Amino acid sequence: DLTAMFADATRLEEELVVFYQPQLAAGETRVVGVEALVRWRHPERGILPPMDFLTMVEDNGLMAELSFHVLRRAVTEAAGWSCDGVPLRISVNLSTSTLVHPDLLLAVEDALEVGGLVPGRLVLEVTETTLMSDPDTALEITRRLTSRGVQLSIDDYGTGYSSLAYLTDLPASELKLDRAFTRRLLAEPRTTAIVAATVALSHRLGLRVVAEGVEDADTLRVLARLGADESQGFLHSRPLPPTDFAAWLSAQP
Ligand code: G
Ligand code: G
Ligand code: MN
Ligand code: NA
Repeated sequence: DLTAMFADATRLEEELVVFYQPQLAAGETRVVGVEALVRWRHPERGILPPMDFLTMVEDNGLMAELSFHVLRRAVTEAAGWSCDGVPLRISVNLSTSTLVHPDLLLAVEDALEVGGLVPGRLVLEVTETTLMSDPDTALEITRRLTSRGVQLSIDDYGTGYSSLAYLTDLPASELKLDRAFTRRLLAEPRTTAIVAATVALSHRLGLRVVAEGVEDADTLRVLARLGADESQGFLHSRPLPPTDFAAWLSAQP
């Protein structure tokens, strides 16, 4: 079923869709970016989250194809979005197999051209685990990408076993603090200390910090006080289809 969908360009366009979740400047109502999150609009089973099909995509060797489709689609759909006249950044997730794919740079160039996007507005999210699985290769590839002008984000930071010091060689401009920290922030003083230290070190290294999984206003207040730059989570909005996201965006104060 999955391989049949990938083999049919029309089905791919109709079924492999992208949802968008906003990122806001911490403590403000200003929207600064969107994360593109893939969904399978299954003809019988409805909208499926990545958890239900990404492993199958990977096992069938179709991950790069999925990523290139999402990249192109997200850049095309989101290129026109702005807040207070400032165009939004567009963040796209890259798996390990996509990061090392020989056609990645070409796919990025193609998406930028098709969408008419300034390279600096595209953010490629790569997890800490992917970056650390082969650090030398990751360094080489991410340097090539960022020299083209796109941004690198370290996703799910804190779930792997790397030290931030080890990640400093990477040409990243953003760090996404894993939602495990966000979730525990109000209940655990130790987590407050870890987040405060991570934010401080990130800033010294020139990285902006995006907190993931922000679900309540109290947590957001603490994150802003600790210096997190931006927040993403259900508090602001769930991931939405493009038309719903555009409506949400225009309804922002
Ligand atoms: O979308 P959800 O909201 O359920 O996302 C679950 C996971 O799937 C996240 O860890 C996210 O990074 C991953 N994911 C979502 N979209 C993509 C995509 O386009 N490519 C890759 N490689 N992972 C994605
Ligand atoms: O790539 P990444 O793992 O960061 O993908 C973001 C994931 O987090 C998606 O699965 C998205 O649906 C989910 N998510 C986004 N906001 C929230 C939130 O506020 N709470 C929780 N529990 N999950 C969230
Ligand atoms: Mn992500
Ligand atoms: Na993440």
